[in-house]
Amino acid sequence: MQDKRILTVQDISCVGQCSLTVALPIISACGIETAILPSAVLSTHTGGFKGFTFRDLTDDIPGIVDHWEKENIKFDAVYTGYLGSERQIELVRDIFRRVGAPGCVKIVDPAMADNGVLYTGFDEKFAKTMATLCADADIVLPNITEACMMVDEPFMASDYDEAYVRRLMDKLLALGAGTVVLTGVSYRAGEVGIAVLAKGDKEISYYFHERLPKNCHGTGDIFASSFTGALLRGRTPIEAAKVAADFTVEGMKQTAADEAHWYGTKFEKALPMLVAELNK
Ligand code: PXL
Repeated sequence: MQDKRILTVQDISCVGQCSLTVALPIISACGIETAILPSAVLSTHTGGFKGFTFRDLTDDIPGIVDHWEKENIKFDAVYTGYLGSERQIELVRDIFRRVGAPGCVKIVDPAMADNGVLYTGFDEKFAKTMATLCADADIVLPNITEACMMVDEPFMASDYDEAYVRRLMDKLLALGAGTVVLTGVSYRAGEVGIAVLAKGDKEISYYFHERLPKNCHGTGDIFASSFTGALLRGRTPIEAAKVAADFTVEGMKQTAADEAHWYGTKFEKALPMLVAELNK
């Protein structure tokens, strides 16, 4: 069997344990050849550092994709994360079309918001354009904030019911996404988890785990990357969500002991566990 090859498109935050510095090691550790397309280079991520640099690489993307096309380089999956501009969203659509192998799995993490607010540098128009990319995806991985922004539902931090979650997921499916993997879902104190719903499914599938006392930066990227790795290793979406959630929680536990480590998640310490789980 020919091994799978994936392309992931997101920024390089040089310091900060997120985006490509997370996706590349995690998906590679899953045993998948991982090609990268950096959307931007930042000195750090934007979540708490002051005065970070930001080099937008939008203008480099068309030439890179032209070259791949000439070389007949194709990918079995394309996974997108943080994108630096609306034009990049359009370019990613083009990437799906031009360098996706037949049956290419398109995975979109609309990494742009959390806890009810957009990340620095994004606005509502960007969120609406991201919704059009999710419409083209086989699998979308939003958190509740991102889902709300894309389907015009009010954000609720807590005290919502299954009807609210179902509405968010149905609206994302109605946009055109094939499967919705919604993160940060919680109906009960002390637990949080993932909801998975594919087009045509009657019921939502869930995986819940303990809620840790402190959130860590970058967990969305760690979850999406390990989900993608597990999916390409043959797991179903709900199985991949479980593998990814357990891995993310282990990384958060490894981080909790180091109070000074505020900007990221020590996923590196949990990589052996991820690899062992996938080799079972
Ligand atoms: O983890 C998501 C992410 C990715 N890339 C950059 C970010 C963030 C979140 O803040 O700032 C540059």
